[in-house]
Amino acid sequence: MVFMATQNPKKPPVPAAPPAAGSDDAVVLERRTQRTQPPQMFQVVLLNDDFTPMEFVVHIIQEFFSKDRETATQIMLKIHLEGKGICGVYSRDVATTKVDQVLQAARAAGHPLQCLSEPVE
Ligand code: TYC
Repeated sequence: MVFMATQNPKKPPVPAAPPAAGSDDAVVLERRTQRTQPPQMFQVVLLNDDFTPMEFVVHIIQEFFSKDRETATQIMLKIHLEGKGICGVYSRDVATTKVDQVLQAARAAGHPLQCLSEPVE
């Protein structure tokens, strides 16, 4: 069976003329380069106190921040002398986990050692 077209195909409507540059309804698209920011990093800080043994702090820094004994001792002494010191810099989740691990180990051993994380400037 053959079907005949009953109407001529319609031409597409002619688009409206774009608004003239400078007219009130002109749309200006700025070209912007998109830049992805690197994730915020967090430093894990140990605080000094008068009771936690130096040897325990050195052990903690070695254990949870993967420092050799020499480096761990230097960081511990800096904390002892200056009041606080950075043990490592991590993503938010890893930093939070490190803080939890240190506090748990300190409490389990009966030491008041304090640890926190803060955004890196
Ligand atoms: N000040 C402690 C002492 O003399 C040692 C110490 C160092 C404690 C670092 C905590 O984060 C610390 N035994």
